Amino acid sequence: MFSTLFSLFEQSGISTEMIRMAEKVTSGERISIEEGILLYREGSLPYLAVLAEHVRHKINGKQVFFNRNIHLEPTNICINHCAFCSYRRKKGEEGCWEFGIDELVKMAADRQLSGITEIHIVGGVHPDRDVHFYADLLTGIKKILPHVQIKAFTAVEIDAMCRFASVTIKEGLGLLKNAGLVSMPGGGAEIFDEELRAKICPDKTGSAAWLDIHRTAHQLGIATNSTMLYGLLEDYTHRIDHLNRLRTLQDETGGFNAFIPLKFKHYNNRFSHIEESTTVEDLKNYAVSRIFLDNIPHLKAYWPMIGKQVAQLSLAFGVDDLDGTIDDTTRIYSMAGSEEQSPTASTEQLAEMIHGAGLVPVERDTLYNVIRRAEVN
Ligand code: V47
Ligand code: SF4
Repeated sequence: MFSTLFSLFEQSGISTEMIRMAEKVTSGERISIEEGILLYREGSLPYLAVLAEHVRHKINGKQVFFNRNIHLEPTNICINHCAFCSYRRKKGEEGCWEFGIDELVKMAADRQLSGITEIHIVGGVHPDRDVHFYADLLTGIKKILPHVQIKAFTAVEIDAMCRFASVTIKEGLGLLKNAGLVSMPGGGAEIFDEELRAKICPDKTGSAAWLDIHRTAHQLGIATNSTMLYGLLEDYTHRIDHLNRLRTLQDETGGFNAFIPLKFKHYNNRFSHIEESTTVEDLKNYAVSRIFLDNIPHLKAYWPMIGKQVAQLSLAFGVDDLDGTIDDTTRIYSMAGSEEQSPTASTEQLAEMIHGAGLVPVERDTLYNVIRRAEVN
């Protein structure tokens, strides 16, 4: 089947390297760093779509996942100064917030009847909140909602909250796991290249430390996600270097559930003068990520960031996860200018988006256990 398809590409003048790469991917061989860069530089959208669809299908069949979740954002007060961030505020500055444990537990309890299976917690690095504070928060939530799974805290938050309590990362993650943490989101990875990182987020946890915190989480049995911030100063070699560092850690631990490309949004931050990436570039990035990261099972399109239309389109470029219902509980991307200013999706809407792309909607929990699968026609 693929030989027929790729002979069509051959007739349209595709290079021999691209044909060779298609053979490699379809026979399950891993592509190299140089080939990854070539995919970004030379891969046409239809070529990338076919290869990414092959990898997606091999791992996930026709299934596309979503879940019922809300976000809790305890605070946007942050000691860091990432130049791309539209969200952080200084303590006391207009627009800052810092909810206490009781308030946050109440926010979670208020959604008790909505059928959520996941609470995603992420926020700024607050100078006065350590790992004991956050462990108490998780304990409080689990008391009221024992069946809900908690995915919480980027490696950057974990790094700081453990330092503030003078405990090691392993001890801190152990405390959080005992309090109910089952998974960590993938934020804070940004771009691993050290020179670029110094320009866009100079005071943030470094790349090696980010990877090490995820390694420790995996060793403790905490699943994690991974991300890459793209569309901001980097070139394709930086992107492949980033993906390669994730692929290498995944070979070692197998602990990443999903990879989520995060498109730079430019509203109201220090890089507002930089144009946002085009939809073609976004789709290309999903496809190359799917092809290169042959060992991370899920590729997520986070619809509050790219919008529902592009998220649906991304299902033809290797994506197999649309994240969740959200219920208007996150501000990170609305404050950075996303068209989704009050992000909310019903399960019917998410299932319809997936059906519409010719795939099978599957409701999952945080750890990708199947909750409900639609009948295949
Ligand atoms: O680390 C902040 C990014 C991340 C901007 O694991 C920005 O399921 C683009 O990690 N433009 C936090 N990106 C969000 C995050 C996340 C989101 C969805 C799902 C999951 C998951 C994780 O947001 C930060 C940073 O990389 N970010 N500002 C911006 N202007
Ligand atoms: Fe703080 Fe996160 Fe914003 Fe960086 S991206 S300034 S760590 S809230």
